[in-house]
Amino acid sequence: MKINETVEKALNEQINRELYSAYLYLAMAAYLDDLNLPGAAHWMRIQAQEEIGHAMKLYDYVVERRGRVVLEGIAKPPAERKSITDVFESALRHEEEITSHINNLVDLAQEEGDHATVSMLKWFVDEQVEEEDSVDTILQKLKYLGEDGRSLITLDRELAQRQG
Ligand code: OFO
Repeated sequence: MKINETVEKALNEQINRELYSAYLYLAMAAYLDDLNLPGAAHWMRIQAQEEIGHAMKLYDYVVERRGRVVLEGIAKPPAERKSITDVFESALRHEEEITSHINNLVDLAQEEGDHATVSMLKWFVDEQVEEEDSVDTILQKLKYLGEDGRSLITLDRELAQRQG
């Protein structure tokens, strides 16, 4: 069944949010590169790629349901941050916000009786649990280890291991 306009519009908005997420994480990567933390920057670059993957998953779904993808402008992400801890705290807040949007989308699809969209969104519901958890794990390490040079070098090496 062709996707209805209300759900189509909401999915297009989510595509924009996912692309903004990629842009946001790339800006965080640039800040971390500037701090000479290449491992943490690498982690954020991979995160940015994942976000493009999320956007494309929604894009492909809209096309598959004979809807129309309409791309809007992407907002400018903040360039300045206070510290690496501030970066990961902002990332966690952002992911919590995205989780709320995904939950709202599920509610909307349910209200519209769009079972296919509810089913597709299950993947995003699960993914958001992982997204929040992976950022929170890094944040806990940062809080535990602190931001002295030695701790940051250790953490940076660990973050450099992230696979795409
Ligand atoms: Fe797409 O999960 Fe993060 O934003």
